Amino acid sequence: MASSKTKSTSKKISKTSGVKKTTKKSNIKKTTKTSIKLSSKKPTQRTKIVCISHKEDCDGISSAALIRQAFGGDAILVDYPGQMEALNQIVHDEKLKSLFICDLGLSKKTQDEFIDILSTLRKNKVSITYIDHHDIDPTVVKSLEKIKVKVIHDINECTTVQVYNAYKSKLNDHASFVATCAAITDYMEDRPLGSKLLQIYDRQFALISATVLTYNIVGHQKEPDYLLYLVEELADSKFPHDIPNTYEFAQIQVEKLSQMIAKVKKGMKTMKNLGYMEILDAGASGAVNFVMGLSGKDVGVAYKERVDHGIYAVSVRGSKNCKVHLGKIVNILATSLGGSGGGHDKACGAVVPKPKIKKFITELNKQIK
Ligand SMILES: [Mn+2]
Repeated sequence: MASSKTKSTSKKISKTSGVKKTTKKSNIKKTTKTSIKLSSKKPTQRTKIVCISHKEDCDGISSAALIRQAFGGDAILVDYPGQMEALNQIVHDEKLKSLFICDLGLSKKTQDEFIDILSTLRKNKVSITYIDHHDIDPTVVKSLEKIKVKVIHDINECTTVQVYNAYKSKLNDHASFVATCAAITDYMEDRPLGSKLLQIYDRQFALISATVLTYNIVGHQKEPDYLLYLVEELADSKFPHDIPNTYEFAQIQVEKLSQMIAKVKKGMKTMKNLGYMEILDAGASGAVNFVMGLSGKDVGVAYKERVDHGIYAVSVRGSKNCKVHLGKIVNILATSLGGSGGGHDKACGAVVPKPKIKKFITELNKQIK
C-alpha cells in the first residue's frame, strides 16, 4: 500500500516537467505527516546497481566483470530463456538505481516486452544502459532512445570491448585483457577495437587464457555461484590461470569435447544444406561446431531438449562460405514456430517448441541454399 502511494505521487511529479523541484517540495510540505511515516517505515532511496548479463560465454561474464569494476554493484547472470524472467523480477526492486544489460540480444518475440519493462523502470527513474552487439531491429533502438535508455550498440565489436571502450577511464589496465579474451571467444578479435587490444598481449597467451576461461564458463553453467565468483575474480583483475583449478577443469572439458567428436561422427545427420544432431548429455553449443565441421556442410545445427521448459535449445553455426545471415533467418523462423531466436550472421541460437524442431530444421535447410 505504502509503496504504491509513493509511486503514484512520483508519477504525477514527472508529468509536470520543468517544475519538478518546486512541485516536489510543495508536495512534501502538504503531506508531511504521510511522508515521514513512509520514510521511517520503508526508505525508498534507490542505491542499487545491477548488471544483467549473459551467463553462457566469456563475453557475457567479462562484460559483467568490467561493469562491476567500473561501477560496483551485483551481477545477475542469465541465459536467453531466463532473460525476460530476470527483468520481470528486477522491475519490482524498489532499491534499483542503475541497471546495465549486457550481451543479451533481442528477438522479435522478446523485444516488445523488453521495451515495456524498461519503460516501467524509466518511469521509476532507474538509469539504464543497454550494451550489445547482436543484430537488432532499428525501431527497437529508436524506442529505447526515446525513453532515454543509453544504448551502446555495435555489431562489429563484442560487448566487453564496447564496455571497455565506453568506461576506460573507470577501469584499470588489466580490463583490456579481460576484453581481449571476450573478443577472442566471440570470434571478434579481428575487429578495429578488438585487434588493437589483442596487440597489447602475446597472442598465444591471450588465446590460452580465453580458451581456459571459456571452458570454465561452459562447464559451470549449472553452478550460478561459481559463475558469479568468476565475475568477481575477473573484476578483481585476476588472470584465468590465477583462479584456482581453472586449467585442471579445462583439461576435463577438452576430454569431454574429444568424446563429443566421436559422438557427432556417429549421430549426426545431414540434409542438402546442413548437418544436424540432437544432443543428449552435453550442451548444444559445445557440439555445434563439430556438427558443422564433420558434416562437411556450411551450416551446422545442434539442439538439446530443456525438459522442464518443453522446448529445444538450438545452436546454429555457419562456415566462412555461408553467405546468408543465419541470425536474421533464425529469428524470423523460430518466431513463426512459436519460439524465439537470433544472433550473429554465422553464430546464433534459438528456442523452439519441442514438436516444431523437425519443421525448424527442414525450413532452415530450405532457406539457406
Ligand atoms: Mn557476445
